[in-house]
Amino acid sequence: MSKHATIIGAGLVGSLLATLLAQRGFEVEVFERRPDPRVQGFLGGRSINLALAERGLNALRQAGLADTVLQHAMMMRGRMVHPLDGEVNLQRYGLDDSEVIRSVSRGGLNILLLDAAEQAGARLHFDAGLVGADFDAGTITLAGADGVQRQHAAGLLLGCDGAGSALRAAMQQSLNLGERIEPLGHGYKELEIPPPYAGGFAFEPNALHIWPRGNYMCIALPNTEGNFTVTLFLPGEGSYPSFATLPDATAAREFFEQQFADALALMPTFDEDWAAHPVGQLATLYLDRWHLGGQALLLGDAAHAIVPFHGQGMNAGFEDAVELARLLSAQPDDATAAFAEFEMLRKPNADAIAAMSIANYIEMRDGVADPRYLLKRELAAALTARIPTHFRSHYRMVSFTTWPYAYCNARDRQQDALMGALLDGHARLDEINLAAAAERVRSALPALPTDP
Ligand code: FAD
Ligand code: E1W
Repeated sequence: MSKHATIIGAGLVGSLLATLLAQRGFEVEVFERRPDPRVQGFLGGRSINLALAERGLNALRQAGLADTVLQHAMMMRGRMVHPLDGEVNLQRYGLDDSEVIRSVSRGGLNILLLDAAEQAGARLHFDAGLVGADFDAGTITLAGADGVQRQHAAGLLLGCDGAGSALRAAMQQSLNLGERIEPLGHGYKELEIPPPYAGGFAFEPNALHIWPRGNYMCIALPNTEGNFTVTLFLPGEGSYPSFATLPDATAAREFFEQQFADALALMPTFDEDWAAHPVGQLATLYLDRWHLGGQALLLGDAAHAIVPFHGQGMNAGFEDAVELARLLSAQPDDATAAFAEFEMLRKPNADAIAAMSIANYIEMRDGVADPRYLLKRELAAALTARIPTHFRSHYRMVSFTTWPYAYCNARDRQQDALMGALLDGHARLDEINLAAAAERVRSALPALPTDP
């Protein structure tokens, strides 16, 4: 008898998990609140993109989808920094082109994953939003777009229904999950830079563009169609500039003229985009528990929504899906044990990437200009070149390895403390004996893992 899995949410994580479980012989059905994006076109038809790093790519490889996704992705070699005054400059993410991240279309990736899930044998149901669950009876209540409700017998309930998870709310009725939501206090708005009339791209296409401005910033990711999706991150309330102090497109345009003039000049639909696109809210979600016995489990954003400043939310959710598929197929008759082990293995990593993502906002917004930070980056580059077996930057561990996030965070703290001690009382790198510094780090820390 094959095991029956009922996945709630056919977003990025739900559709990948459906594929992985169906490929492992599970009987999989998926319920998604929204209509099928392959029929109706993706919500709003806007091209929103996401950064895919090694963890996400590795998960797609396991599903046999990595090559197809890469064909529809834009390589990003580094961050292209646009200072308020001064030259635009590219800061490479990795050592060479084997260490790059990719910009992929959220809608395009979701469609590809839905097709893969169906091909693997999963049954997908759209316009079917979860509104309640009876865990003892093993039934769920679903509502169609018309609001009509129906009951359905459920298998293992796997909640991939995102940050506002309805399955999480239903689980809370039976068990206190220890939910805590920490709003960042900053929101975001998505804007667009279209391709130039003559074709090509308005800016360097193989980079993630950043406009750091202290308490706020803009970023832009390239799309294969030649356009860029621009995202402004800004405080929601408080003194100028905040979303509250930019009531309309005219006020926003004046703000952009002062702060992001080069980008604004390339945004012909700025006023319409500003008026039409809502301000998104950003928060971190922490739970003490992710599962209800062997009946229901949360994963992806439903379990651990994070702020987007490391570009790791989807990557982390994809890692979840791989780990859960492995644990469930290893012990298909003991879901309680599989769920408990999943929580034990993944929770420390979710907490680590949550912390690193908040820290990266601060670093992105203002760190780029801070002399102390620049000096540390110089030292980090020197140590990377001298002792690659013992020193690896925080960014390269998170983005280009599948080492557990908790390991990356702990290692970064050790490295950072050592660099702080080495730089103490110094203002320039040439004051430091690099050979001695490298030897000190090498003897203080165990070697890094050798696997990628
Ligand atoms: P979602 O993608 O939210 O999918 C949830 C699905 O469940 C949706 O299809 C929804 O319709 C459905 N659903 C909701 N409620 C119900 C219900 N009651 N019943 C049935 N279905 C339901 N991550 C990265 O890795 N890289 C990035 O560059 C990146 N950039 C980001 C930028 C921004 C501005 C934001 C906000 C996030 C970013 N992320 C990024 C994070 C990423 O978007 C999420 O981590 C990822 O989408 C989580 O996938 P998920 O499947 O868990 O949830
Ligand atoms: C990435 C939304 C988003 C997505 C990202 C990143 C950032 C800033 C943001 C982190 C980064 C790719 N980052 N970029 N440069 N330094 N850190 O690497 O995904 Cl805001």
